[in-house]
Formats: sequence, structure tokens, C-alpha cells
Amino acid sequence: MCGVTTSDAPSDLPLDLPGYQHVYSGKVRDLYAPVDSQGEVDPDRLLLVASNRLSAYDWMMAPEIPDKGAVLTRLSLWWFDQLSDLVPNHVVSTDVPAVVAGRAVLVRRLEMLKVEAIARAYLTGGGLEEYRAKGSVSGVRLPEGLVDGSRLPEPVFTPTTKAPVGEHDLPMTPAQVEAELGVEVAAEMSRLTRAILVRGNEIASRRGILIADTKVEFGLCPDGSGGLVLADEVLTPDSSRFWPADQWAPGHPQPSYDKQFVRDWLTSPESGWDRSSGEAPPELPPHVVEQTREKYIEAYERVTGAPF
Ligand code: PZK
Repeated sequence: MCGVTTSDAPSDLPLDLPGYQHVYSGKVRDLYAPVDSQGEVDPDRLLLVASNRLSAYDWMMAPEIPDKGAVLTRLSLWWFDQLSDLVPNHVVSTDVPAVVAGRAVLVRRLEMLKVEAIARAYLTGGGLEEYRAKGSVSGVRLPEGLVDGSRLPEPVFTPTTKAPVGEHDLPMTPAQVEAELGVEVAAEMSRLTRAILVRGNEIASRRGILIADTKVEFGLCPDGSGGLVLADEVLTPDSSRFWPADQWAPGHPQPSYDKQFVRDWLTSPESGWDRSSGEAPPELPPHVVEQTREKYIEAYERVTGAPF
């Protein structure tokens, strides 16, 4: 099944899509395989469906965020175009079943590389922890005095393992990545991931959004050339930390472009939720759902300069 693992149960009932069978569900996206009238699976294609599900603090929220899947799908498609001179991508067509129209893409089925390709342009999260402990991130020595939210001199490649859903990805050393992919593919993955984040910030920062870091997935071109192909989603608020540029103030955690209303409400007395309780969070009230939907749309419109 070329790059698709099936270790985890879907968090929702898979859709009944005519001409497709369900393959796998992640937290917020689902994969289907096209089948012909004989019931034969097309080995070269997958249907990638973006749901309206949202996670925060490692919990899935209810209810869903209307239009989220369509916004992120259109944003990824726009970025694939913006990046097409840097790297080929897996997109084949947006001609998909009506029930998922606008939030699904037919893609080339690739042999996926078993490394999460992450680059960081600003220091926060796991990168900040590693810097505080060692003064370096993924083996790259950094200047002294950096704080939460500091801009890095240049983007750093900070790859991780791909853990199954529910488990956390672990940092990989350059030697581990080279052992997994070979020296040449490892170097190409690092170069491309950093170039994608540089291009992303050249475009987004002019429009009021900083992209602190991003996670991309690559597959190998099925022609056997060994070339890398950009897959999955790219430079979306789900795969990247988007920060409002006008609120950027290094020295403390930055507000999240898309999830801040959800986080603020969940940690406010109004929600009645204790994050440390281990209990599921309560349902989001309508105003939080609507504000969050508007932030996703605003991110799309700002980055692309086009109305959603
Ligand atoms: C692939 N994922 C992650 C994404 C999920 C899981 N073009 C491709 N070829 C082969 N495999 C994949 C892709 C892509 N993209 C992507 N896992 C496998 C993923 C969305 C939903 F459930």
C-alpha cells in the first residue's frame, strides 16, 4: 500500500464515496483509494480529504469548524503553485466526488519518506527547549540570548520521526536521517524544506503573517529518478505555526493565528475546563466556532490576496 500505514482507527465514520474506498484517517484528514467498476484499486492514486475537525491541546474539539477543510485545501493548492519552481508536487486533479468537492484532492500515490520534514524560522516549542538545554537545535549551533519567538539567523531543518496517531514525534539527529534516507536524499530534504519555509515567509510576512515553522511530507517520484515530490498539505495553519506579524513580540509565547480563540476560551473560567484534569474539553460555543472559522478564512485571504 505504498506509504500508507493503517495502525489507527479513524476518529469518525469514513464517508461513503462512490468510486473510492477508505484507506486511513489521521486526526484531521482522511485518505481514500480510487476503485474501478471491477472493484480494482488504482495503485497510482489517492484521494486526500481535509475534514473540518480541529484539535487543540491534543484534544479533538466539537463541534467542527465549518469550511476549515475547504480553506486549508485551497490554501495548500495555492502554495503548491507558488512553490512549483522549487519542487514538484503530488497534485493530480480537484475533480472529486460532490460530497467532498472543495476539500479533497486527487494525488499521485508516492512512496512516502519516513521522516517528518520540519524547518524552523523562529524559535519556539520543541526547538526552544532544545536550544535552552544545549544552545543548538538539531545539531545547528545558534547565537546566545535567543528567547521564545526569536527569529533565527536562517531557517534550521529539525526533522522528527513519524509517530503513529496519539504518540508524539521524536527529534532525529542528522545521522539518523541519513541512515534512514541516505546522505543525498537527506540533504535534498533539508534543502527543500528550508527553501519552502523561506519562500513561504517571503510571501506571507508581506501580508501580515509570520510562519514560525512548518512540517512537510515528501515522497519519492514513482519514475525511479529518486527525485523528491512534495505531498500532503503545505504551509497551512495545521502544518505550520502562523503568527500575526503585528503582535510578534519575542520573549513570551506568541498568539496563534488560527487557534487563539479556542485556546483562550478553553483556558478561561467560562469553559469550566481544567486542562490538567485529563478530561475531555467541553463543546465550543457558537461564537468561538465562528471566530475560528473567520481566522482560517482571514489567513487564506491574507496569504493569497484573493477572497475565499
Ligand atoms: C500519504 N499520509 C498522511 C494524510 C491521512 C494521512 N501522495 C501520497 N502518496 C502516498 N501516501 C500519502 C500521500 C500523500 N499525501 C499521506 N499518509 C500517506 C496522511 C492525510 C490523511 F490519514
